[in-house]
Amino acid sequence: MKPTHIEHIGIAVKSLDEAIPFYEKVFGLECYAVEEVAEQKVKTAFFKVGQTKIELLESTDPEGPVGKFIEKKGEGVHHIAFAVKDLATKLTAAQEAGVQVIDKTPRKGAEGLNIGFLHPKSTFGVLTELCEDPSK
Ligand code: CMX
Repeated sequence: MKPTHIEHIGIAVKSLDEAIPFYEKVFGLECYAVEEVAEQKVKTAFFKVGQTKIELLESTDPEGPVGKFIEKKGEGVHHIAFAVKDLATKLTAAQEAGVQVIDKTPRKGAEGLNIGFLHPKSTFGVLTELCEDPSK
């Protein structure tokens, strides 16, 4: 299962229009992509910090995962994403280890990456995403 690195940290925000300028002005980071992931009911904005990214998440639907999260817990860290090699095998291994897996097989996430989520009830309260590491 060992991840190669932290691919990104997902942060739920109420408004990308407010959060993007904050990350740009205060941290001097460049927002290099804004993308709507309709299936997940979110609009995302990405910043690079070394090899890791910050993914800001604005909900497009109060019933979506980020909409429900903000309603319950407010803005804040929503998930951590590890890059792994051979994602399909890693998702199977997680299930075999007794981890509750949200995505049993890889699916397409933001930036066209293959991803799969592990349930926060199985991971000490942290929603955890595994992303395919495409590097050789
Ligand atoms: N981190 C930690 N706990 C979370 C959580 C999160 N991000 N989201 C929900 N929970 C907790 C809730 O607090 C709740 O806990 P309690 O039972 O103790 O109150 C429990 O999980 C159930 O929460 P819920 O609001 O009823 O939500 P659902 O069960 O309908 O869904 C989850 C929860 C994690 C299965 C769902 O949000 C999911 O499938 N997430 C994966 C997909 C996703 O998050 N997509 C958005 C990001 C997409 C992207 O990065 O591009």
